[in-house]
Formats: sequence, structure tokens, C-alpha cells
Amino acid sequence: MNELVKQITDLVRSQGLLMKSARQIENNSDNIKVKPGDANFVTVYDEAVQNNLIKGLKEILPNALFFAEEKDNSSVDTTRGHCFIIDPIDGTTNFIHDMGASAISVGLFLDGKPYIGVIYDPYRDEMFYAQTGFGAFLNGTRINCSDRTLDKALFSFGSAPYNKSTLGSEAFSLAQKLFYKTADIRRSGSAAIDIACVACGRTDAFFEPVLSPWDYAAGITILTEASAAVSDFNGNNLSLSIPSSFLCSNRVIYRELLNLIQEED
Ligand code: LIP
Repeated sequence: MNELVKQITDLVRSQGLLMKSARQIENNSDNIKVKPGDANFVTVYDEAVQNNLIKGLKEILPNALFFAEEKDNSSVDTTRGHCFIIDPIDGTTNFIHDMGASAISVGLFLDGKPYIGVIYDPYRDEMFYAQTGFGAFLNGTRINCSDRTLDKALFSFGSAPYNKSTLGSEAFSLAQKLFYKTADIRRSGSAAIDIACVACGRTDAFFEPVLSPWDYAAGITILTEASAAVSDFNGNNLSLSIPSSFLCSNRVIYRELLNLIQEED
């Protein structure tokens, strides 16, 4: 493992331990704040993990910029130099409900190009990481996406919970359509975990009508290095600065999925 990847994964693992130490978050309202949108929360742990990550990553790469879920990113140009795009706890609602299905997601970009991606699920002690050109790994073992066909595929989807009123029906109508063409559906409640599952071939596709760059930044590098396809619903590259629709899948079914999505419009 490259030294920079090792430094980042060590730091991320330490923050996973902080996540796991959290107890009964839901029972203390001082722990939770409500953000704009439907059912959008932040906990004191999201803020602590984010602060600790930024502090530690600054020691590793002093000139890097930071674009992260729980901070103001208005002056951050994600396309210049080293830029970390961070979701301190992806799956915050799961975290509040003690579901044991949340992850830390850290993507590093160099001049706007994918460089390193790290997704850590502390509950399963699963560290997914990739560096452009060097493959994708889960706990040190090389991973690749699946080659299942659509009829055998297991897909997951995100319900766009923060935009229920505008995008909820799109998410469910597409999920219903895919349900009849595939083996079955899953919904983990963490986009980062759903993405990691496509990268290692547990599932075959994941979509959500809108996600933010911190939800998928690390995933872009991991998916690409695992030979999966990743784009927005129009087949375009994902934005690193504004929310976007999101699709990833193995390459056998990607075009078919894009066509099915476009039929919906
Ligand atoms: C959330 C996800 C969830 C997805 C939401 C949101 P957060 O991230 O991982 O699965 O449906 O759109 O992005 O806010 O918990 O970091």
C-alpha cells in the first residue's frame, strides 16, 4: 500500500473507532441538529469526526483544500490542487438509529481528477480503498465489480430522503421498474456502503436521484479501479461541487440501466 493511502486509511480507521464508541445518540437531543430539507440530521459525532479528519489530513497534506458535508464549501474550488471531499458519517440516520450501517468516506482529487478513495465501515471493520492506476482493495485484498446480467442482478437504491417531496416518487418508480427486471432490491441507508458493495461485486448496481459530492467522491475512484461504471443519470461525469443524480453498476448492465432510466423522463 502506498504511504499516502496508508496514512489516510490509518486516520480514517481511528475515526471509525470514535463512531463506534457513540452510545444512545437518539436519547439526547443535544446530540442531534436538524438541517434544511426533509429528515436531514447532523450529530455531534459527524462534526467531531469531520474536525478530526480535517486536522489529521492537514498534517498529511498541508496545502490540501477541504470540501466536506458539515462545513461551508462556498469558497472551495474542488478542481485545483489536492482537494479532499469528505463525508464524516455517511448514513447519519442509520447512525442515530443505531443500525450499524454507516461509513466514513474520504475522496482525494488532484486538479479535479480522482486520485485516492477510502470508504470505511467500522461496524464490519471493512476498509475499501483505491488509488488511480493501482486497483481497488477491501482490507488488503483486490476487489472487482461483478459480471452478472440484469435478470440475476441485486441492486440497491437511495430514496432521496432529503428531497422526498420532489424526488421520492422518481426513486420509487425506478426501483419498482428495476425490481421486476432483476433478482431483488436492497436499501442500506448509506450511499457509501451501497457504492462499496457494487465495487466488490456483492451487489450489481446502485442509484439515487440526487446525492452530494461527499456521498460519492471516494466511491468514484474505488468503483473505477474495480472496473465498474459510474456516472449521473445522463451518462455524464459526476460533479465535484454540486449535487447530482447517481448511477453505478457493473459494465454488463450499465447501458441497459441508463436506457431504463432515460425511458422514465
Ligand atoms: C445519506 C445517504 C443515504 C442517502 C441520502 C444521504 P448522509 O448521507 O448515505 O443513503 O439516501 O441521500 O446522502 O447525509 O447520512 O451522510
